[in-house]
Amino acid sequence: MQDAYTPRPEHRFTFGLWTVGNPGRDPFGDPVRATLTAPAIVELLAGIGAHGVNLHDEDLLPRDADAATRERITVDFEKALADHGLRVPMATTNLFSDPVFKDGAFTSNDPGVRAHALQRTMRAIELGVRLGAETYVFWGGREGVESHVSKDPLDAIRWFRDALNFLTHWCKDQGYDLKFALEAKPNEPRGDLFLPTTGAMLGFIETLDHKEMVGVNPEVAHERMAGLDFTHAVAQAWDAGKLFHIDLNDQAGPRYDQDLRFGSSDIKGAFHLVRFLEECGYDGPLHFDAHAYRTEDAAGVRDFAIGCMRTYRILADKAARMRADAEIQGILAEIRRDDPAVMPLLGAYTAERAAALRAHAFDTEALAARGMRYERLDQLVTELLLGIR
Ligand code: DIG
Ligand code: MN
Ligand code: MN
Repeated sequence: MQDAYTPRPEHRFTFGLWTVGNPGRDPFGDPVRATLTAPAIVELLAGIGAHGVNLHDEDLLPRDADAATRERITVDFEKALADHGLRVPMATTNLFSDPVFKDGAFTSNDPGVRAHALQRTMRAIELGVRLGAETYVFWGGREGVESHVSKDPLDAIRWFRDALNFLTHWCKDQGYDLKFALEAKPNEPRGDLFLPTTGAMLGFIETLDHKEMVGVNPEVAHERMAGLDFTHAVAQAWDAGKLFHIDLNDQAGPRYDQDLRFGSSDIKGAFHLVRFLEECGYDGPLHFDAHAYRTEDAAGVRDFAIGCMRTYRILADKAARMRADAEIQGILAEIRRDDPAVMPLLGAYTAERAAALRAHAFDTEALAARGMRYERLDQLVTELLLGIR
């Protein structure tokens, strides 16, 4: 079906190899789908209008592959990318599957593991750079604890900072023009993960040697797992100039990480996110870090990927309709109207402004009595989303 919402490469939609390649394994069940090769995934994504494909090192290269095998697989992947016109905007390292990282990678208590994690990441960065990645994601899936006595959180933060400082300095020495994007998650697969939210990551970035190279990769499901509003997390990242990448999916509130099809659980939350991204000017990849239900076959996986992209396109159209809706815009203008009597009191500090503010007589009863018309506004937006405006 081709319509106004059909995804096209210019829409910047990307998927990880691990998303449409997810075989449906979960902690309580075996795989339900055949494993797809990387070239087959490239062909699938190109066929549905995606812009690019992302990867962990181990999504492409088996951990124990010898150099010749690694090279052959990489060349085959590069050929598939060229044949189908797909890019690799983002790469990352799998520092969470290998048993060696069972107690963390950069924050393992074992210095040998911490050093090996650096080596593993350096090799994976070289692969990402070869494939043309512009953004390198760090998701610390094992950087956490179950037993809080086992690890000093100050050690963990310091070790994580040491690793990122080392890697940013190394990338600069290699002449790699990469941006690092830190991805937060509150828990799972560890009982508690360090730096659990996008906000925590933003504060941490400010402590790094090359903080200008480092931003965030917020994920819908991960902020929602912490009971937080995702668009507000994204807005703070954007305000800080640190929204370097984004992981789109959906999540039905605080529970295990569901990585659902975009918009499939909280359509209103997805709408406000799309409206924000479209209106703030974010022009980076729109990456779906999600996977199909375990109930699905290969056709269902394709339905999942198309659904992610179509829902984004439809919600972007709804956001445009909201901007053009005179009644909604009229209420917004009324809500945000300036008050000439108090505008001079607001703004950057000056001694004159402080004196005027101290002396001003406020009619707090009148201010308190004002009706804000949010019910009407929110109902209009709801009706727009339900398709009757
Ligand atoms: C999980 O949400 C993480 C891993 O899939 C990967 O490291 C990162 C990249 O989007 N997201
Ligand atoms: Mn997730
Ligand atoms: Mn993610």
